[in-house]
Amino acid sequence: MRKYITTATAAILAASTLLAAPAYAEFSNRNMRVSNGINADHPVGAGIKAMQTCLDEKSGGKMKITAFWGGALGGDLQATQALRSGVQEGVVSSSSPLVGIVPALGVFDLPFLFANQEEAYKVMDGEFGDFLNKKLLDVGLVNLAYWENGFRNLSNSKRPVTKWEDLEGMKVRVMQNNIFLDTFDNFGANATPMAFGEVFSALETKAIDAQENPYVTIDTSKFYEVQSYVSETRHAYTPFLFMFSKAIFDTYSPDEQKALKDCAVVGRDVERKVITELNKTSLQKIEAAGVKFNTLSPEEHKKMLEKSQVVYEKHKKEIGADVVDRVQAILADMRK
Ligand code: TF8
Repeated sequence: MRKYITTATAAILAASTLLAAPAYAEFSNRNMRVSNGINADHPVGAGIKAMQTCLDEKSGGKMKITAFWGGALGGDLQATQALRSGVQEGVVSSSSPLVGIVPALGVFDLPFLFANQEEAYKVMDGEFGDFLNKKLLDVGLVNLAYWENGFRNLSNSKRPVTKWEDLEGMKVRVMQNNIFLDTFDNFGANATPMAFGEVFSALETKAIDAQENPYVTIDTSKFYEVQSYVSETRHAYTPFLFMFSKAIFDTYSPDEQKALKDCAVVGRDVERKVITELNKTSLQKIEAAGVKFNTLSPEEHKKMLEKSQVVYEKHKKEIGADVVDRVQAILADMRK
């Protein structure tokens, strides 16, 4: 009996020591390269700073992000492939150029899917976001968090766009993505897929007339310098994904993995806050540069949405009918 008690006590002691053990966390020196197509003054810059401060606290200064800007490490797609092959740690990319890797991400390209930021945040930060994250994991990508790129608006050098008919014949740069291609072709435009890094000079040389991106991007990538009109079309909300190479992530300790995930969420919240504020000042800056601004009347906006339904039908199958139905059910529920 006595022996039994001793053994039991020893076992309890051992167990409690084990439970107390994680007080010391395991961190190694990590240098993490994160590439961005946009420039450092985009709100993603503020988000990454906040993420770094968080990582400094958690890792005692051991985990360091080195951010690259303006596509210095290649475009979104190229950088994402580098993550998959384990030669680069991170990338902040739009979902849209990645549909060739994960077709389900095309759901975010569907025109006018989200009505406002709240809807987008709830969908991405909730179970639907997790559902897509599992698909990303299957192809070697850990999505740490969904950051904001934002609602996309059209700029051009030809004329004010107040209705979809105004797009007739306009050469619009679209992301390398068939849903965007069809959306603009369906409006009568001449959609031209192009990597982001080529957009400025293509606008400058008038190889293309128009592009579409959130105001902060039109501002920080200086598109306003080579455009004359901007229309608040809000035709799509494409998120940023802050992705990490699964091959590299798997070599990190659980503490490091957790710090990365937690701090990416801290950065996300800062980035979303800054982008919401900057969206207003960016538009002011664009207008101050002489770019003529217009909104769309609710009627014309509605017509654009209705006109776009064919795009939903055409692409539902390749995105995955279950994926489209799932997000629409969530949105319908939220709009009740
Ligand atoms: C696009 C996207 C880009 C972003 C950026 C390169 O138009 O919206 O602005 O993916 O990170 O290509």
